[in-house]
Amino acid sequence: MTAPSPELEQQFDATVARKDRIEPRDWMPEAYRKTLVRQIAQHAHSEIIGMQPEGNWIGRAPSLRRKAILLAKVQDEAGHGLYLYSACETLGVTRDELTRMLIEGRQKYSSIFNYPTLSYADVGTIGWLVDGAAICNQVPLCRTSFGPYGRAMIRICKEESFHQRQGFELLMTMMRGTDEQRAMVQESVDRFWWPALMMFGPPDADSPNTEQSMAWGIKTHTNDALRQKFVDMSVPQATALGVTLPDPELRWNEERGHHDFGQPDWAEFMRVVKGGGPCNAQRVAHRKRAWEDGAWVREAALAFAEREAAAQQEVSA
Ligand code: BYC
Repeated sequence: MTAPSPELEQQFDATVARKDRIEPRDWMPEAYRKTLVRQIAQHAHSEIIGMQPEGNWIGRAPSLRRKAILLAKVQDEAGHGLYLYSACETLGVTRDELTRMLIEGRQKYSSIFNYPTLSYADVGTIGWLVDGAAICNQVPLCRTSFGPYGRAMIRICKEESFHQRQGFELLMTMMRGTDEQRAMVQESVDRFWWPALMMFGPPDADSPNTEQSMAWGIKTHTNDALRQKFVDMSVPQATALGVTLPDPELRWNEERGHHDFGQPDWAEFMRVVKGGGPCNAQRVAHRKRAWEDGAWVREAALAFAEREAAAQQEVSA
């Protein structure tokens, strides 16, 4: 590959420094492109794999209203995956390649979706805590330096806010119900709190990508800064719900103006990221099966598009 001209490099650096957008047609360093493909693909895969834990409850929703809400939410996640795959395709990689990398274990997806959903309260907890963490992480990404990613995030964030509120509303309804329902909510929050904190990635000191990604304007906040924001946001919400967050070290620190909190089990995080979580094998196997079963649909759509294009050509000839 030939070396880029210094003008192109300067133009790129100046665009990033001005906090303007880099667009797909612009020159960009190969390492910047690779980092974006890694992060956006991981994000897209998370949205698609993230349909599984909640999808698990669609057939067992407690009422028609809850079923309609859950169906719509899971469908939204599929849409998010599609926006993100499209953003990734502008970087010269196809959705086929990305899916192959996911099912062959060469790309990651968020650790959170490797935990099982054991009760209907988990649907509410995922909305409240998992979508809540996603919003904290993703609102800053609306101003990320790569145009297609930032624009996809704007729409996704609007929908995620709605998802978070539906989760909170579901939990609030259960908290106003029976003792048994309240116990279900608490048990669910106890299981999801620490994995939700892990969604922000390893502590800054152990995050190999943060420094460079911040210099490029891909990330605008560090993992620890966003984790803190999430904890500060969640504590009053937990109080309003009447649930206890399972962290004995959690308390308000007047001096810092933030909550102090305990550390998640980072050894568990590493295990889950490396494929050893409770549901990793099941999630990837399910994705692989769905991809293979859907091959005929993709082939039919492609054949139809080709036939339409040929017919158009005949008309205009
Ligand atoms: N899980 O240097 P670091 C959703 C990896 S979907 C797995 O800090 P970076 C939703 C990381 O990839 C939510 N892996 O990395 C959907 C890296 O490994 P590689 C998805 C993780 O990229 C349905 C290594 O650890 N959100 O909300 O600077 C229903 C070192 O980390 C995780 C996004 O994807 C993890 N939790 O920062 C409901 C947001 N954390 O790739 C809800 C976009 C770290 O070098 N992504 N790793 O092999 C990001 O903001 C960043 O990629 C991260 C990590 C903050 C996650």
